[in-house]
Amino acid sequence: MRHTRTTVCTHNCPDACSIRVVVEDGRIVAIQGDPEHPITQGFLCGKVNRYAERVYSERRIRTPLRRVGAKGEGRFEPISWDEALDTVAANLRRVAETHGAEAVLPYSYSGSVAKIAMNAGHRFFHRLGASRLARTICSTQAAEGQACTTGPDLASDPETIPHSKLVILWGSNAVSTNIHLMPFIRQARKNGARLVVIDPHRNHTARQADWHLPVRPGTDIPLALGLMHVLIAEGLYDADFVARYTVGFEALRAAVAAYTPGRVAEITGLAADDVVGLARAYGATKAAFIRMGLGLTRRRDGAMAVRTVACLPCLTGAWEVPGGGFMRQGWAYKQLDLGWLTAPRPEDPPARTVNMVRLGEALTTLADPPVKALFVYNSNPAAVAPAQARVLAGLAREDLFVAVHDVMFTDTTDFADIVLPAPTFMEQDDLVSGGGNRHVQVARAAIAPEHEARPNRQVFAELWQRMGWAPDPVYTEPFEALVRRLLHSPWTPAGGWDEAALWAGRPLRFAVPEAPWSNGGLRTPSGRFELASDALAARGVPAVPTWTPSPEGDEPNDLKVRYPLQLLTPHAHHFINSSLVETAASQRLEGGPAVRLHPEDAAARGLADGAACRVYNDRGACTLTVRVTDAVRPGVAVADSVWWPRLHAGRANVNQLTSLEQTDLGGGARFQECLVQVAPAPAGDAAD
Ligand SMILES: Nc1nc2c(c(=O)[nH]1)N[C@H]1C(S)=C(S)[C@@H](COP(=O)(O)OP(=O)(O)OC[C@H]3O[C@@H](n4cnc5c(=O)[nH]c(N)nc54)[C@H](O)[C@@H]3O)O[C@H]1N2
Ligand SMILES: Nc1nc2c(c(=O)[nH]1)N[C@H]1C(S)=C(S)[C@@H](COP(=O)(O)OP(=O)(O)OC[C@H]3O[C@@H](n4cnc5c(=O)[nH]c(N)nc54)[C@H](O)[C@@H]3O)O[C@H]1N2
Ligand code: SF4
Ligand SMILES: [Mo]
Repeated sequence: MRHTRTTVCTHNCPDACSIRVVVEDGRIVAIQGDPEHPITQGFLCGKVNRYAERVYSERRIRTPLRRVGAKGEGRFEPISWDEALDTVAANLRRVAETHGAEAVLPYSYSGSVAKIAMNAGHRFFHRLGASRLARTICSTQAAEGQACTTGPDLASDPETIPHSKLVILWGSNAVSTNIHLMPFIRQARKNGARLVVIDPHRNHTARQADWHLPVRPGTDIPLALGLMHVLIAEGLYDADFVARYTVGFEALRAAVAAYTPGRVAEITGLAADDVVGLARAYGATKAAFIRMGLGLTRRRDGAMAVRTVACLPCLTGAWEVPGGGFMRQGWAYKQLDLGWLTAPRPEDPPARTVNMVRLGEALTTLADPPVKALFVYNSNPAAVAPAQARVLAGLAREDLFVAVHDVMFTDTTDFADIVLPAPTFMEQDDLVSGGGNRHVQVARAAIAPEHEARPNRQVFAELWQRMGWAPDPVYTEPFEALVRRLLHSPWTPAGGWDEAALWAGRPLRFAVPEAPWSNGGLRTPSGRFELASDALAARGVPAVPTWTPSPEGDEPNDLKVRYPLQLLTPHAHHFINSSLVETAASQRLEGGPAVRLHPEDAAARGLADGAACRVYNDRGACTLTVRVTDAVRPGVAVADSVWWPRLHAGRANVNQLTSLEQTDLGGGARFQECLVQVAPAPAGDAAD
């Protein structure tokens, strides 16, 4: 029997594609982008076009398993679901009784970003009184940086980009990470727009740009301050918009005064003429759209970087016109009633919070109580978390009970006491809204779960039962009722959601308020755009956009002498974080774990293209293959991520090198602020 189902991709990608899946006798035979979805527009990325390779992968976990080898070895024997869940429940109960429930730590993030799969565990762990996980590994710093400037999550509509005259992709490798933005940009260019890419790496996106500005890593704040300096000095801003809808202009004017084009050129490594040229191009039209990526936010001053760039459209009033404005995250993403799933109830035991970025510390040095049981789902911390040496040392602890629920055998499952099989998104129902657009859509399973896979919510429902707690609607309500609850949104369309379309799996559009700034409706303390923020000052952060050079950047200090290269580890074209790394095609297309070096930097170290090299700093080391290229500037190294540790010599990936310290606001990770040295690899080491 052959039929076509519509589902939605739930990988952590802003596009949230609607997908037509052709199924024959219960097996996927073809996968296509939904031609009727306004963002998907009939095409998918290469990774998901060949998704059958993941669904039917040899690396899939087929049954629940119990560890029989040493921790880290990955040797298991099959057990039943009942035995696996009984064992997990018994261990959580044992740890809670012996050490207190805070000795239990859930660890989850974005294997599925569908609303139910992503948030299904919170209720269970809150009720238990487990340590709460601050889910900060991706974008909390960016969210905070924007919130203090524009209010939370304000975003211009990417579907208006065809009206743009200037599109700036700022630290966003959209061709790889947000591919469905590109058709809108292509249309704008046909209408005469220019595409500017601001990125230290001439990546796939920069190669398509009309103008690529290879800024030094970590110098976006001075660049944006310089642009504002020129806009203000040359009167290229909208004084009326500023007067009506912003606060703090005079303070901002003072803050940008010192950022002359000449000084900005020195700091950023760009030409002064380019700084002036970009400011003039930006000031020449309101139809200038800034798509801000996350690359530049994964640094000590990540929130400040977002805040600073987000001030630009507040000076020119670009927010006001179609094709103008700013987008970091589409509005839809956060507008569902997720609190019902995620918020602790008043009767839940109080519990400490552990920042997920600091997992390496939580598992090795955290006390009162130490973590004694770890439940990992929707994440692969052995690959994606920083300070990897500490993460792996923690996972290897004999006294730590580890359960891992995943689709694939990964470096993390290698350390599990109990492994549980999860379905891919093709095998489960959920509700999805993407970070890059304004839609929400019901996703239906295209095929039945493979092997013995069970979805996250079912696993937590069964664990809940085993704890003997009174039934909770989070785990007992039918799917439809749950979806209806989550769809309670301030931006429900007038007249309610179109039920027929909803249940037919069609994308529905949020009724996003237009121009909320025009009536003081921004969700900032003043209701206006805050060029100066008293709320930030009260938190000890400068009220106006401010740059302080990073000690782990271009400053001539001791660290820089020992580790002169800035390592960036942005997201690989053919992976989604550490997902899809299991497919042979993705591995082949990525070509192995590698680091790009400028010819001068490679030559100075006696490294030829294709050589194995050792990349190291005080935190750790990893072996990569050298790719010599002028696509990076001297002093910058780029290693696309996140390859699994097991695919490197010594089972160590780039997160051996990254820090578990936090960003300025939001408790985010500093993945892209990472000084290293590179040397020829000791004989015998190969990169893969
Ligand atoms: N193919 C693919 N798509 C993905 C993902 C994936 O792994 N693979 N991951 C998804 C996830 S979880 C996320 S968060 C998004 C992230 O998607 P993006 O926002 O595009 O983030 P990154 O790829 O981390 O970095 C983007 C760019 O920032 C640049 N960059 C680094 N430091 C700086 C800096 O200091 N200044 C400037 N201007 N640029 C800098 C990098 O060189 C890189 O080209 O992508 C999502 N989509
Ligand atoms: N060096 C470096 N490290 C980084 C980054 C970087 O730029 N540089 N980026 C960071 C960013 S932005 C992010 S978002 C994180 C992402 O890191 P994670 O949130 O860990 O995301 P994934 O790597 O995709 O891994 C998720 C795991 O969940 C599994 N999974 C998928 N669907 C399900 C399901 O329905 N149920 C269960 N139980 N499991 C499922 C997948 O098979 C996969 O093994 O990585 C971070 N790590
Ligand atoms: S990974 Fe992104 S581009 Fe690819 S199918 Fe999923 S949502 Fe679409
Ligand atoms: Mo992310």
